[in-house]
Amino acid sequence: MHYQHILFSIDAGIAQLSLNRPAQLNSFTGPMHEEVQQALGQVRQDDSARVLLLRAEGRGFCAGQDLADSSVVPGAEAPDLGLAIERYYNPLVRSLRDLPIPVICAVNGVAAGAGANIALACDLVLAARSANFIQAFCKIGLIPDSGGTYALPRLVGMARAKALALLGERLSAEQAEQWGLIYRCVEDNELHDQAMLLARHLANQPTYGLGLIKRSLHASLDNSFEEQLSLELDLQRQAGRSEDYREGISAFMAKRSAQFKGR
Ligand code: T3D
Repeated sequence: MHYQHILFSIDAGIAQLSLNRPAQLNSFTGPMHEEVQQALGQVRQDDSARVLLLRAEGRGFCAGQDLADSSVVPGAEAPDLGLAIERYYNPLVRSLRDLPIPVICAVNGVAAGAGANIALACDLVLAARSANFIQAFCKIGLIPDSGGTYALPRLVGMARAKALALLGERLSAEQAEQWGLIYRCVEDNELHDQAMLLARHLANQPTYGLGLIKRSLHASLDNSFEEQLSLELDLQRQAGRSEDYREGISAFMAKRSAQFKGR
């Protein structure tokens, strides 16, 4: 499949999806959403993909909705932004969260509006030191979407979530790491290598088990202690039936490195 607004490949277990509208800071148009949805569908269907790396071309990561593409025409009837959320943004963050493989996000520059929250929907967020995160919605009369109001209080606590969402100020990558919003801030010239290092590592791990870890941690945010213990029981039972678990134990006993197949 040929893409116009993204770059996409699957190679050596690593699926890479790069947002590719650098002149508009990779802001989202309908056609770009369609391509991202299509690529994520390919990732879901291809068992050889054992990790997804989401990245972007140019100096920015993503400036959220392309405001020029929006159906807002001054003086015209008020648009129904719920349609774009329902058709594009909600399915996108759901897909990233529900993929049964780890999703790394490499934030190379500014991540604003939905662009910030799409990054936060990924499992491991690396950001270049010069990158920053902006909940830009409040500046144009909107609310943080793409799961922002869910993720922010859970990641950084309500006080900081409110400040980010109500003020829309730039949060540096370094501060984002200190606040626990992202996993790591790395030097600009190391972002690509560090992200690939992580991707190569994860592509050789017990993918099925990693998918179950993802599921259990997501569920823990809303479950009671007892519900979570019960979920752990179920998921550990499933993990114990995997080929990779057998291989992990065999390799440990034989004092060799494990060759995981991801199932
Ligand atoms: O509408 C719906 O469907 C509902 C869904 C909403 C989801 C959302 O994401 S709402 C939030 C939308 N995003 C924003 O409000 C952010 C707008 N952008 C900015 O505030 C700034 O551009 C940044 C802080 C992100 C970066 O600033 P800076 O100074 O580094 O760059 P710049 O000069 O402002 O932008 C560079 C170019 O990208 C520029 O184009 P030009 O003048 O060189 O031709 C600028 O117009 C373009 N650009 C940046 N953001 C967007 C954009 N073009 C279209 N849409 C954008 N969001």
